[in-house]
Amino acid sequence: MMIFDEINKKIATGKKQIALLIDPDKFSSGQLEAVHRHEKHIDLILVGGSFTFKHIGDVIARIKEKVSIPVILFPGDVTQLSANADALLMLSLISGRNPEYLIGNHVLAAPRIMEYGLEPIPTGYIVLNGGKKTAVSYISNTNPVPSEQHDIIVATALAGKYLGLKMIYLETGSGATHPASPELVRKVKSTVHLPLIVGGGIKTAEQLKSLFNAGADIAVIGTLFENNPEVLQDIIEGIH
Ligand code: 1GP
Repeated sequence: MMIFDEINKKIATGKKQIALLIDPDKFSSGQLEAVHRHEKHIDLILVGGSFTFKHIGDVIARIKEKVSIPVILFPGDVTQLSANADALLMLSLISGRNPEYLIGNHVLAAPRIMEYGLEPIPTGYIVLNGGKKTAVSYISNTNPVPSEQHDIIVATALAGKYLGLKMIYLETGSGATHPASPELVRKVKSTVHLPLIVGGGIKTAEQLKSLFNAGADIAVIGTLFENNPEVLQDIIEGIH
């Protein structure tokens, strides 16, 4: 089954999904062991970052040796493509106004995506101001939308839907002080009705629960898991 179909199947049954974000440069054997131990509670693994030194394909190969969770590329740019992944978030940075992140990188990536047989999942990527300047804003040379501008954010997500994008990702940036508010998540979900990913700054099971209750379908945890892979245990216990 295609990965996007699997995601939708879980959404249809009301199953909330946890995605771990692995930054290739910070990937550790501790992370791998923790994912392995909690494999049945993790739905997706995203691999990528705004900027990386390490080859993404090597990291994915190591992950795949150990676990069978779908691995999805979350590419910061065209250098972060690999045939080892199962799918690719085909990100349009629709909160920004930089054509390189709306179409430029996509043109460069298209031949590789076809060659590698990757499943592209067209995703509207909306970067919100999460309390501090993040790598994604700097590298993409785009301004985040002020988090309190709910109407603009909802309209941006809606425009993404009307352009044919299949998922919306509400992002406050890796290491953000806080994720999108549950109130905003509720507004976006209830207006746009697309699979909704929320990430950036998630630190507790309580936050996860309130994002899920507000309508997030997938929550992404990166920094927390990177700093302490053992935290997965608490998170999983906390939400079950
Ligand atoms: C960043 O949404 C992800 O792209 C995860 O953010 O690292 O803050 O968990 P954190």
